Amino acid sequence: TIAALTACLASSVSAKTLTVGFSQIGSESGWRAAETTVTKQQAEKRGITLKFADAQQKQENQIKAIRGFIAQGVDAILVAPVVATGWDAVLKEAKEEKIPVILLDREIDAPKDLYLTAVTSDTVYEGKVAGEWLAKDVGSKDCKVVELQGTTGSSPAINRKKGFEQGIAGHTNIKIVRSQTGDFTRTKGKEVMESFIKAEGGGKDICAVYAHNDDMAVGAIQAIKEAGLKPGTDIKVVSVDSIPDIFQAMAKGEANATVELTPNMAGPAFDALEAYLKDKKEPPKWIQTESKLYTQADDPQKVYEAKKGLGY
Ligand code: GZL
Repeated sequence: TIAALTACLASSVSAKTLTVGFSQIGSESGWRAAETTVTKQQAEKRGITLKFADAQQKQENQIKAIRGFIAQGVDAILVAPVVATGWDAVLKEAKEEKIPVILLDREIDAPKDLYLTAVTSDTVYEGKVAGEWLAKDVGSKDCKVVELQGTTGSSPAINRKKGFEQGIAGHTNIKIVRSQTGDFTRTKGKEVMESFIKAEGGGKDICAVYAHNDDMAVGAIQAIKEAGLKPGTDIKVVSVDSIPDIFQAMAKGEANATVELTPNMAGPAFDALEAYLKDKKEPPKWIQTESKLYTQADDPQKVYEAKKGLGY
Protein backbone atom coordinates (compact mmCIF):
# COMPACT_ATOMS: atom_id res chain seq x y z
CA THR A 1 0.00 0.00 0.00
CA ILE A 2 1.01 3.69 -0.29
CA ALA A 3 1.33 3.91 3.52
CA ALA A 4 3.69 0.93 3.68
CA LEU A 5 5.81 2.34 0.85
CA THR A 6 5.98 5.76 2.54
CA ALA A 7 7.00 4.21 5.84
CA CYS A 8 9.69 2.15 4.18
CA LEU A 9 11.00 5.22 2.32
CA ALA A 10 11.01 7.28 5.52
CA SER A 11 12.98 4.65 7.42
CA SER A 12 15.52 4.28 4.62
CA VAL A 13 16.02 8.08 4.50
CA SER A 14 16.54 8.35 8.26
CA ALA A 15 18.98 5.43 8.19
CA LYS A 16 20.84 7.10 5.26
CA THR A 17 24.44 5.97 5.56
CA LEU A 18 26.90 8.80 5.99
CA THR A 19 29.61 9.28 3.40
CA VAL A 20 32.81 10.76 4.86
CA GLY A 21 35.96 11.75 2.97
CA PHE A 22 39.26 11.17 4.79
CA SER A 23 42.36 13.09 3.66
CA GLN A 24 45.17 11.14 5.35
CA ILE A 25 48.77 12.44 5.35
CA GLY A 26 50.39 9.21 4.20
CA SER A 27 52.02 6.23 5.91
CA GLU A 28 55.24 7.88 7.16
CA SER A 29 55.12 6.08 10.51
CA GLY A 30 53.82 2.99 12.22
CA TRP A 31 51.50 5.19 14.24
CA ARG A 32 50.03 6.74 11.06
CA ALA A 33 49.39 3.29 9.59
CA ALA A 34 47.55 2.32 12.79
CA GLU A 35 45.44 5.50 12.65
CA THR A 36 44.38 4.60 9.10
CA THR A 37 43.48 1.04 10.12
CA VAL A 38 41.50 2.20 13.15
CA THR A 39 39.67 4.91 11.18
CA LYS A 40 38.51 2.34 8.61
CA GLN A 41 37.42 -0.01 11.43
CA GLN A 42 35.52 2.78 13.21
CA ALA A 43 33.72 3.75 9.96
CA GLU A 44 32.83 0.12 9.24
CA LYS A 45 31.47 -0.33 12.78
CA ARG A 46 29.16 2.67 12.28
CA GLY A 47 28.05 1.83 8.75
CA ILE A 48 29.80 4.97 7.49
CA THR A 49 31.04 4.92 3.87
CA LEU A 50 34.65 6.15 4.02
CA LYS A 51 36.38 7.61 0.96
CA PHE A 52 40.12 7.40 1.66
CA ALA A 53 42.86 9.57 0.07
CA ASP A 54 46.58 9.14 0.87
CA ALA A 55 48.52 12.39 0.23
CA GLN A 56 52.08 10.95 0.37
CA GLN A 57 52.83 13.72 2.91
CA LYS A 58 52.13 16.52 0.39
CA GLN A 59 49.76 19.34 1.37
CA GLU A 60 48.79 20.01 -2.26
CA ASN A 61 47.54 16.42 -2.51
CA GLN A 62 45.46 16.90 0.63
CA ILE A 63 43.93 20.09 -0.76
CA LYS A 64 43.14 18.31 -4.06
CA ALA A 65 41.52 15.43 -2.15
CA ILE A 66 39.40 17.80 -0.05
CA ARG A 67 38.21 19.59 -3.23
CA GLY A 68 37.32 16.19 -4.65
CA PHE A 69 35.28 15.29 -1.57
CA ILE A 70 33.45 18.65 -1.80
CA ALA A 71 32.65 17.99 -5.49
CA GLN A 72 31.31 14.54 -4.57
CA GLY A 73 29.04 16.16 -1.97
CA VAL A 74 30.21 14.03 0.97
CA ASP A 75 28.44 14.52 4.31
CA ALA A 76 31.68 15.37 6.18
CA ILE A 77 35.47 15.47 5.76
CA LEU A 78 38.23 14.22 8.08
CA VAL A 79 41.67 15.80 7.62
CA ALA A 80 44.98 14.95 9.29
CA PRO A 81 46.72 18.21 8.29
CA VAL A 82 50.37 17.57 7.36
CA VAL A 83 51.37 21.16 8.23
CA ALA A 84 49.71 23.86 10.35
CA THR A 85 49.25 26.60 7.72
CA GLY A 86 47.71 27.03 4.23
CA TRP A 87 44.25 25.55 4.86
CA ASP A 88 41.97 28.62 4.99
CA ALA A 89 40.93 28.73 1.31
CA VAL A 90 39.95 25.08 0.92
CA LEU A 91 38.21 24.97 4.31
CA LYS A 92 36.19 28.05 3.31
CA GLU A 93 35.05 26.14 0.20
CA ALA A 94 33.87 23.25 2.42
CA LYS A 95 32.10 25.71 4.72
CA GLU A 96 30.30 27.32 1.78
CA GLU A 97 28.99 23.86 0.86
CA LYS A 98 28.01 23.28 4.52
CA ILE A 99 30.30 20.24 4.75
CA PRO A 100 31.67 19.90 8.31
CA VAL A 101 35.43 19.28 8.60
CA ILE A 102 37.05 17.46 11.53
CA LEU A 103 40.83 17.62 12.13
CA LEU A 104 42.61 14.46 13.30
CA ASP A 105 45.86 14.31 15.33
CA ARG A 106 47.27 17.68 14.25
CA GLU A 107 46.07 21.28 14.70
CA ILE A 108 46.12 24.14 12.18
CA ASP A 109 46.56 27.92 12.40
CA ALA A 110 43.15 28.92 11.02
CA PRO A 111 39.92 30.53 12.27
CA LYS A 112 38.10 27.98 14.42
CA ASP A 113 34.84 28.44 12.50
CA LEU A 114 36.49 26.67 9.56
CA TYR A 115 36.35 23.27 11.27
CA LEU A 116 33.84 21.48 13.52
CA THR A 117 36.41 20.13 16.00
CA ALA A 118 40.02 18.90 16.28
CA VAL A 119 40.67 15.49 17.87
CA THR A 120 44.29 15.56 19.05
CA SER A 121 46.53 14.89 22.01
CA ASP A 122 48.21 17.77 23.89
CA THR A 123 51.45 17.66 21.90
CA VAL A 124 53.13 20.31 24.08
CA TYR A 125 52.42 18.15 27.13
CA GLU A 126 53.87 15.07 25.38
CA GLY A 127 57.17 16.93 24.90
CA LYS A 128 57.10 18.17 28.48
CA VAL A 129 56.61 14.62 29.83
CA ALA A 130 59.56 13.44 27.72
CA GLY A 131 61.77 16.30 28.98
CA GLU A 132 60.80 15.77 32.60
CA TRP A 133 61.56 12.05 32.30
CA LEU A 134 65.06 12.80 31.00
CA ALA A 135 65.68 15.43 33.68
CA LYS A 136 64.75 12.90 36.36
CA ASP A 137 66.84 10.15 34.71
CA VAL A 138 70.08 12.15 34.40
CA GLY A 139 69.84 14.03 37.71
CA SER A 140 72.69 16.56 37.99
CA LYS A 141 74.93 14.82 35.39
CA ASP A 142 75.86 16.93 32.35
CA CYS A 143 73.79 15.72 29.40
CA LYS A 144 74.14 16.69 25.73
CA VAL A 145 70.84 15.93 23.95
CA VAL A 146 70.29 15.61 20.20
CA GLU A 147 66.72 16.10 18.90
CA LEU A 148 65.03 14.47 15.89
CA GLN A 149 62.16 16.79 14.99
CA GLY A 150 58.96 15.76 13.24
CA THR A 151 57.81 17.17 9.89
CA THR A 152 58.82 20.83 9.60
CA GLY A 153 55.84 23.12 10.12
CA SER A 154 53.59 20.42 11.57
CA SER A 155 51.87 21.18 14.89
CA PRO A 156 53.36 18.13 16.69
CA ALA A 157 56.91 19.07 15.64
CA ILE A 158 56.46 22.68 16.79
CA ASN A 159 54.75 21.69 20.04
CA ARG A 160 56.85 18.66 21.05
CA LYS A 161 59.98 20.82 20.71
CA LYS A 162 58.40 23.54 22.85
CA GLY A 163 57.17 21.04 25.45
CA PHE A 164 60.51 19.25 25.75
CA GLU A 165 62.25 22.58 26.39
CA GLN A 166 59.70 23.27 29.13
CA GLY A 167 60.43 19.84 30.61
CA ILE A 168 64.18 20.45 30.88
CA ALA A 169 63.85 24.15 31.82
CA GLY A 170 65.95 24.96 34.90
CA HIS A 171 68.13 21.88 34.44
CA THR A 172 71.15 23.78 33.16
CA ASN A 173 73.15 20.52 33.02
CA ILE A 174 70.94 19.34 30.12
CA LYS A 175 71.59 20.97 26.74
CA ILE A 176 70.07 20.35 23.29
CA VAL A 177 73.22 20.54 21.14
CA ARG A 178 71.72 19.52 17.77
CA SER A 179 68.17 19.53 16.45
CA GLN A 180 67.00 18.62 12.95
CA THR A 181 63.93 17.17 11.24
CA GLY A 182 63.76 13.45 10.50
CA ASP A 183 60.28 13.95 8.97
CA PHE A 184 58.75 11.35 11.34
CA THR A 185 60.31 8.47 9.35
CA ARG A 186 62.71 5.65 10.36
CA THR A 187 64.96 6.19 7.35
CA LYS A 188 65.44 9.91 7.90
CA GLY A 189 65.67 9.40 11.66
CA LYS A 190 68.58 7.01 11.12
CA GLU A 191 70.30 9.29 8.57
CA VAL A 192 70.09 12.37 10.79
CA MET A 193 71.25 10.42 13.87
CA GLU A 194 74.27 9.19 11.87
CA SER A 195 75.14 12.83 11.11
CA PHE A 196 74.73 13.79 14.76
CA ILE A 197 77.02 10.94 15.84
CA LYS A 198 79.70 12.01 13.33
CA ALA A 199 79.43 15.63 14.50
CA GLU A 200 79.62 14.75 18.22
CA GLY A 201 82.87 12.85 18.67
CA GLY A 202 81.57 9.60 17.19
CA GLY A 203 78.60 9.73 19.55
CA LYS A 204 80.46 9.26 22.83
CA ASP A 205 79.61 12.87 23.76
CA ILE A 206 75.87 12.35 23.24
CA CYS A 207 73.96 11.49 26.41
CA ALA A 208 70.43 11.19 24.94
CA VAL A 209 68.34 11.39 21.80
CA TYR A 210 64.82 12.87 21.96
CA ALA A 211 62.78 11.87 18.91
CA HIS A 212 59.36 13.43 18.18
CA ASN A 213 58.12 9.94 17.27
CA ASP A 214 59.10 6.32 17.89
CA ASP A 215 59.80 5.62 14.21
CA MET A 216 62.66 8.14 14.18
CA ALA A 217 63.81 6.71 17.53
CA VAL A 218 63.94 3.20 15.99
CA GLY A 219 66.04 4.61 13.15
CA ALA A 220 68.30 6.36 15.65
CA ILE A 221 68.76 3.11 17.64
CA GLN A 222 70.03 1.46 14.44
CA ALA A 223 72.52 4.30 13.87
CA ILE A 224 73.74 4.17 17.50
CA LYS A 225 74.36 0.41 17.26
CA GLU A 226 76.20 0.78 13.92
CA ALA A 227 78.44 3.35 15.61
CA GLY A 228 79.40 0.67 18.14
CA LEU A 229 77.48 2.30 21.01
CA LYS A 230 74.71 0.90 23.22
CA PRO A 231 71.31 2.59 22.76
CA GLY A 232 69.46 2.81 26.06
CA THR A 233 72.67 2.94 28.11
CA ASP A 234 75.45 4.93 26.30
CA ILE A 235 72.74 7.09 24.69
CA LYS A 236 69.30 7.25 26.32
CA VAL A 237 66.34 7.09 23.91
CA VAL A 238 63.07 8.96 24.62
CA SER A 239 60.26 9.47 22.12
CA VAL A 240 56.48 9.69 21.53
CA ASP A 241 53.72 7.43 20.08
CA SER A 242 54.20 4.11 21.96
CA ILE A 243 54.16 1.90 18.86
CA PRO A 244 54.84 -1.84 19.38
CA ASP A 245 58.42 -1.68 18.00
CA ILE A 246 59.56 0.80 20.65
CA PHE A 247 58.43 -1.66 23.35
CA GLN A 248 60.42 -4.41 21.66
CA ALA A 249 63.48 -2.13 21.82
CA MET A 250 62.67 -1.25 25.43
CA ALA A 251 62.44 -4.94 26.35
CA LYS A 252 65.99 -5.33 24.96
CA GLY A 253 67.17 -2.30 26.96
CA GLU A 254 67.68 -0.30 23.76
CA ALA A 255 65.02 2.37 24.44
CA ASN A 256 64.07 4.04 27.72
CA ALA A 257 60.80 6.00 27.55
CA THR A 258 57.88 6.74 25.23
CA VAL A 259 54.74 8.88 25.59
CA GLU A 260 51.63 7.10 24.33
CA LEU A 261 49.44 8.54 21.55
CA THR A 262 46.25 6.68 20.76
CA PRO A 263 45.71 5.89 17.05
CA ASN A 264 41.94 6.02 17.69
CA MET A 265 41.18 9.64 16.86
CA ALA A 266 38.32 8.59 14.57
CA GLY A 267 36.13 7.13 17.35
CA PRO A 268 35.67 10.47 19.13
CA ALA A 269 35.52 12.22 15.75
CA PHE A 270 32.65 10.07 14.42
CA ASP A 271 30.80 10.34 17.77
CA ALA A 272 30.98 14.14 17.59
CA LEU A 273 30.00 14.14 13.89
CA GLU A 274 26.94 11.93 14.40
CA ALA A 275 25.77 14.02 17.38
CA TYR A 276 26.22 17.15 15.25
CA LEU A 277 24.46 15.85 12.12
CA LYS A 278 21.63 14.10 13.97
CA ASP A 279 20.98 16.46 16.88
CA LYS A 280 22.81 19.65 15.78
CA LYS A 281 25.00 19.25 18.89
CA GLU A 282 28.06 21.52 18.55
CA PRO A 283 31.19 19.72 19.87
CA PRO A 284 33.99 21.59 21.67
CA LYS A 285 36.65 22.89 19.25
CA TRP A 286 39.20 20.53 20.83
CA ILE A 287 38.60 16.91 21.86
CA GLN A 288 41.76 15.91 23.74
CA THR A 289 43.10 12.34 23.76
CA GLU A 290 45.14 10.93 26.67
CA SER A 291 48.94 10.91 26.93
CA LYS A 292 50.70 8.32 29.14
CA LEU A 293 54.41 7.77 29.88
CA TYR A 294 55.81 4.24 29.50
CA THR A 295 59.29 3.24 30.70
CA GLN A 296 61.25 0.00 31.08
CA ALA A 297 59.49 -0.42 34.45
CA ASP A 298 56.18 -1.02 32.66
CA ASP A 299 56.81 -4.61 31.46
CA PRO A 300 57.53 -3.57 27.82
CA GLN A 301 57.34 -7.12 26.47
CA LYS A 302 53.77 -7.42 27.77
CA VAL A 303 52.82 -4.03 26.31
CA TYR A 304 54.37 -5.10 22.98
CA GLU A 305 52.28 -8.27 22.92
CA ALA A 306 49.12 -6.27 23.70
CA LYS A 307 49.76 -3.61 21.02
CA LYS A 308 51.10 -5.62 18.09
CA GLY A 309 48.41 -6.48 15.58
CA LEU A 310 46.35 -3.38 16.45
CA GLY A 311 46.95 -2.16 12.91
CA TYR A 312 50.52 -0.78 13.27
C1 GZL B 1 50.96 13.30 16.22
C2 GZL B 1 50.96 12.76 14.79
C3 GZL B 1 52.34 12.33 14.41
C4 GZL B 1 52.81 11.04 15.09
C5 GZL B 1 53.77 10.53 14.07
O1 GZL B 1 49.69 13.66 16.63
O2 GZL B 1 50.50 13.77 13.91
O3 GZL B 1 52.38 12.07 13.00
O4 GZL B 1 53.42 11.27 16.34
C6 GZL B 1 53.01 10.80 12.78
O5 GZL B 1 54.12 9.18 14.21
O6 GZL B 1 53.86 10.85 11.69
